[in-house]
Amino acid sequence: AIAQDMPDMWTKGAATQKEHPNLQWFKDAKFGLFIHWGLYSKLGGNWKDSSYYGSGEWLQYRAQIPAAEYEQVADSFNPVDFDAAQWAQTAKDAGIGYMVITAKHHEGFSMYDSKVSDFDIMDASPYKKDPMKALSAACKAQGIPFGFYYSQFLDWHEPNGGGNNWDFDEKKKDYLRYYREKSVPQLKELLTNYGPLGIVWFDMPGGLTKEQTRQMIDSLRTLQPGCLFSSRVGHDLGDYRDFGDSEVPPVPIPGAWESIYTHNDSWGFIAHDMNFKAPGEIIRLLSNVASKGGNLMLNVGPDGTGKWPAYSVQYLLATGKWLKQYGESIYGTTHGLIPAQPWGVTTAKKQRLYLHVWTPPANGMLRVPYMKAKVTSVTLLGSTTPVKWKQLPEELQVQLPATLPDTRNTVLLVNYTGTQ
Ligand code: FHN
Repeated sequence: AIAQDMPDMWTKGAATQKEHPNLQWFKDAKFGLFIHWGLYSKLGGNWKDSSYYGSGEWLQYRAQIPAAEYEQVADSFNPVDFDAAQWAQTAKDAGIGYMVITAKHHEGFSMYDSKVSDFDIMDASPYKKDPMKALSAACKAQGIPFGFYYSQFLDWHEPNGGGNNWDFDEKKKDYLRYYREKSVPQLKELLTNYGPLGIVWFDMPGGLTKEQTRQMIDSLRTLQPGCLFSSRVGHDLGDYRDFGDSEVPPVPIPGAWESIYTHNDSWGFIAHDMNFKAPGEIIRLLSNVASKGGNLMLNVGPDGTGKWPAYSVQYLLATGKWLKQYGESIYGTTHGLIPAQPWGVTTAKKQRLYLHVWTPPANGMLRVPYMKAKVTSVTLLGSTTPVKWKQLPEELQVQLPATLPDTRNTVLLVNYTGTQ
């Protein structure tokens, strides 16, 4: 029997089975880079005389383009500006701790050399190279854990793929055949041909019962037991939890989990979207997610030539500069030890509490309630500027240095003894 229900992939937690032994690097990494790159990147949200805003990677669906017509986009997909070393270097300089890129999205086009489907970059495009081979090697050279996003059920190119409702008869579909003939064989290619993977980021589960999903996981695990599987593999069988798109939990959540956001308003490149999150917004998003105990994976959508949007490069590098000074308050931390405050949030590590000052009080006096442990020092992270502070019962008061040019997005380090 085929499960007709699309398992609720948004709010279900990570696996209920025993914890994966390889989660620590993920929990410590804190800041990931998501990349959505496919044929849709060349279209940039435009099709014939229509222009679509947002979700550039859903253009085929939104414009209801039949597979036979859409696949012709591959004939001119030739990302001559793609430079794997430059992508990996920019990620490194941005302070990125892992990278996940779309191997195959819902359009069904494989952005890698697949022997399972000739609707791939090697056979169907003039590019005739495997960018994923180059990118996995470039990330390895930079020490950045690398992984693939894979749309395991939605496939608008295949008659048995899930998610069509304009091109193939839904009632005639054999989802298990799709998994047997494309999904699982391609996942095995990715887990075999690109070196050790940090993550396989499953998306949009469907068409399988919990038992069938478990069987798929068990067979994939044999290829790379150390690789983490995202919770959108479905049925609570992932190794860590992904929240919904652009969703951050309001309170600290235990275990390994991830919030995912676009940098602008679309996962896939759209030419007419200039609404990019500025560095301050990225930094606050990152520190907010870290203050709840999770990772932020921020998405970049390169265009059809293989170039990142200029604002993505500029703003990610600015974020990397901030992380050079304040990174210890993000990497390897756990959730904050006091609730979010009007001035910002906290993260923690051993006997250290980091105060992320987003909105400094007008009088420069930071009041830190619930501070019970004995404070031994308060400093500006990465600076020798002296900081005046005073500890009252259950409250720490810190006078932000008036000499600071801009106290927004500064981080204070509070050392303490005992338990908070
Ligand atoms: O439909 C996809 C969407 O295109 C994008 O890949 C996001 C990323 O989390 N996942 C699905 C919608 O949540």
